[in-house]
Amino acid sequence: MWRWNFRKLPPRGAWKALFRELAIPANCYRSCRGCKEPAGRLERIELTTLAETRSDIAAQLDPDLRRELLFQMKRIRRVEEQIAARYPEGRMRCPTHLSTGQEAVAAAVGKALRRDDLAVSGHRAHAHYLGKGGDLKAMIAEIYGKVGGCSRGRGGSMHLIDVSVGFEGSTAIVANSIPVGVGMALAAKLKKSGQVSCVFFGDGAVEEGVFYDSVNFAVVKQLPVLFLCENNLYSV
Ligand SMILES: Cc1ncc(C[n+]2csc(CCOP(=O)(O)OP(=O)(O)O)c2C)c(N)n1
Ligand SMILES: [Mg+2]
Repeated sequence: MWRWNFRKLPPRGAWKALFRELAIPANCYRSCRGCKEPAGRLERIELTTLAETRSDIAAQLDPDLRRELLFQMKRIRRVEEQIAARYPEGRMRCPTHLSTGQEAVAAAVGKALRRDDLAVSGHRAHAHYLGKGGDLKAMIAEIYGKVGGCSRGRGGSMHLIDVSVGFEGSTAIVANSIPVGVGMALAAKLKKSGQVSCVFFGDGAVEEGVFYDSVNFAVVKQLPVLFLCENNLYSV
């Protein structure tokens, strides 16, 4: 199989080969409009990832923690499957971006962070919000543009916020939330609050200059910030 290399353009057919290898239909990963794939096939990937590919790591985890992480991953998957299934009804008031296959990141990081730690994210934020402890009903209400939504129905899927659990917001401008997260880390350091600021971003964000400014500043100031890049090999 073609080994992904960002310096070279992938040959024709490489995308298809990647999806075939992952046993995911090409329209499944990135579709805003819904995944028609039966859950069983996708679940196998999830379980394979946890139990076989990373068996070395999984074996070291406490069984209760493993169950908790798997529950969180499945919860995120189910929620997003429902969003995808209902999106064509046309009642959701915003575009949505799903994180099918990336649930483990949000589940594990959400578990590792303290409730009062801080997090910001980008356009693909459902999982991060839920992993950090955001209110599910408020998220769904937000996507439907309801006033009871976590951003009062004004932000939609890409602008989730729940300060009660330290989820300080998400924005759709690629890399935009990175300096915000670094600023929060600076505030935490100045206040000596002991909080960590987690910045979720995609691999596409490292093409933005502000990413380098932010990392440089964080290193110079020795800030308590976790830069979490989810490299899903896509930036479109
Ligand atoms: C500054 C900026 N440029 C372009 C876009 C259009 N855009 C939306 S999502 C996206 C790709 C982002 O890729 P990545 O950060 O890897 O996140 P992923 O979608 O893979 O989760 C782009 C270019 C944008 N929202 N903001
Ligand atoms: Mg990406």
